[in-house]
Amino acid sequence: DHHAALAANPCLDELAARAISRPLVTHIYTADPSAHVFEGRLYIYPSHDIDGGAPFDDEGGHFGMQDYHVLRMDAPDADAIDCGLALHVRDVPWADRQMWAPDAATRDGRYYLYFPAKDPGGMFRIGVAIAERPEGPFRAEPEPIPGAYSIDPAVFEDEDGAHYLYFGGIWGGQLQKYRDNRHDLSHEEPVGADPALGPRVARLDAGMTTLAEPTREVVILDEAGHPLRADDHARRFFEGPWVHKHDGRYYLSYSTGNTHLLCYAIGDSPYGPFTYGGVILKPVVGWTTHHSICAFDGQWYLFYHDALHSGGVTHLRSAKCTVLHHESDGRIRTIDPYGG
Ligand code: FUB
Repeated sequence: DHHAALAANPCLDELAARAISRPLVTHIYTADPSAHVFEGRLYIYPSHDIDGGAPFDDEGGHFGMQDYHVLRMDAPDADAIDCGLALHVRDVPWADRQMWAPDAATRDGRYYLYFPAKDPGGMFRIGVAIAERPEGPFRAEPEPIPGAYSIDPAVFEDEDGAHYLYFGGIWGGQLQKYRDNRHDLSHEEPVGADPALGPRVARLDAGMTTLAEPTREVVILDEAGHPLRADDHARRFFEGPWVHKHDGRYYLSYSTGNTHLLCYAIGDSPYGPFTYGGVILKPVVGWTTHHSICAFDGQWYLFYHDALHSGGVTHLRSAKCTVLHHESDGRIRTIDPYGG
């Protein structure tokens, strides 16, 4: 399918000319950018893409990342600085490989990096690592977070100071193997009119390293109030959950994976349910699409990635940033990444 996505974009030079934004950095490949304002500056926590030589497979084995670098920007239009190595898989006692999309949060002056990786048995777990500075270096907890699983952790801090951990991704992200927080290899992605799987959410404990409660499923509804159907691949959740709050409402955004869209849904609680709202970002060059949404100086920004800089190599991506608009009715304006 990644080859199909490339074939649909034969003229990369033309797309590059029309691209609405440039890579934040080009000396390394970065993806899945999770952006936050800490200490008045933008800190971006991306995956650090490398070509580890693993063959392409349906589980995403070619995404063989080994470490994290944090990027810092004084403002969205400023140059991004690579703050260097923040955490390496060799320093995570439980992790074996595939350091996928991370996120970060802060509480009481400490910084927490949340990250998925495969354990030696090939199961994705979600770990946490702690630092005194936003850029690290981070020291990993010896065990993964109990009760968390799959991939793509994202932490939302509500206005009352509570932090919520979201995670999940189907297919290579293994979420379809779980029901009610229990793993069973016989489970698959639901099909047809059955409800689609949602991401998971749980409030984090005040210590930020454990869940305060079992995770629950986040339900995404259609305009008629019904859960999105499993066969609604243009709208159903695939991976990359992110939550932001705008005008008192909660926005869940996510990737639809095999239909290559970033979508959003709106709700009145961090637990949902959320009602599908529309497309944030049309397909980018490369199979994956993954983002974050962050406000800086009263303006909202979308951080996303594409694979243009590598000539379309789907696991060598570059993080980017562009302005995101909420319309007066709360809808998010759709962005064409090559509409410039
Ligand atoms: O970067 C590795 C994986 O690809 C992420 O965890 C997914 O969201 C997708 O972007």
